[in-house]
Amino acid sequence: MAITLYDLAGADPNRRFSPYCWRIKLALAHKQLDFETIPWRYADKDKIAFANWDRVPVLVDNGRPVVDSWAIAAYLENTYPARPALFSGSPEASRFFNVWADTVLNPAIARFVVLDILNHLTPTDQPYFRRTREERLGQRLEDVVKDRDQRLATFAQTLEPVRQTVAAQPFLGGASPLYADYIVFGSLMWARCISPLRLLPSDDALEGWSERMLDVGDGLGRRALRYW
Ligand SMILES: N[C@@H](CCC(=O)N[C@@H](CS)C(=O)NCC(=O)O)C(=O)O
Repeated sequence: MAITLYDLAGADPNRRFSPYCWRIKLALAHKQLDFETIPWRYADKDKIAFANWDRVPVLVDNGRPVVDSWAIAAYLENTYPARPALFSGSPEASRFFNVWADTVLNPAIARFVVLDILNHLTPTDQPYFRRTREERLGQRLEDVVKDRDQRLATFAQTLEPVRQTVAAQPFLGGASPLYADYIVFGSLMWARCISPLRLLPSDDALEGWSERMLDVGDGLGRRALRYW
């Protein structure tokens, strides 16, 4: 297979939950490119050392490694211009979505799901994950999630710009999905694949868009091992 993607996995190799890897799986499906994923654990740093990187996603296209989801998306757009476009215009025009998801959306979701992530990891990954995340968050993971039910309404409010956009048009990208949709939906797939806690009620106005996003790539998200 020409394209392989190192994709974060839990103890169950089918549990694929990284928001950044979801962005790229959806982008590859959008480009109609065949790809194979390799389940990767936090302890597998040596397996991606060839790419000079210590995180996933790592994409390998015909032997060439490309790292960091934003750079991978731009690489796919530039390398496969004849395939369906991921961006309307230059990738830079969509950078805001990437920065917003990385700095607002993902940190908010982390505070709901971080203990669920721990509980799905291999016994080898668990101590590393707990130590690094507790250092980052400055609290025990149990304390981070303690009040999560009370935070759901505030979280729903965070998504209001997305909600109002997809009330006016089918996708963030307009009539059809673009990479901006994959960025935002990738974050939600992170939660959907790792946590039984529904972050949004089933009657949320985002539901129509979510259903359309689950259909991308012949139901790539729909087929994933997920809770909701
Ligand atoms: N900016 C990077 C972030 C990638 C990232 O942080 N990936 C996480 C998994 S979701 C990871 O591999 N972490 C490794 C670790 O914490 O040791 C991207 O967009 O690809």
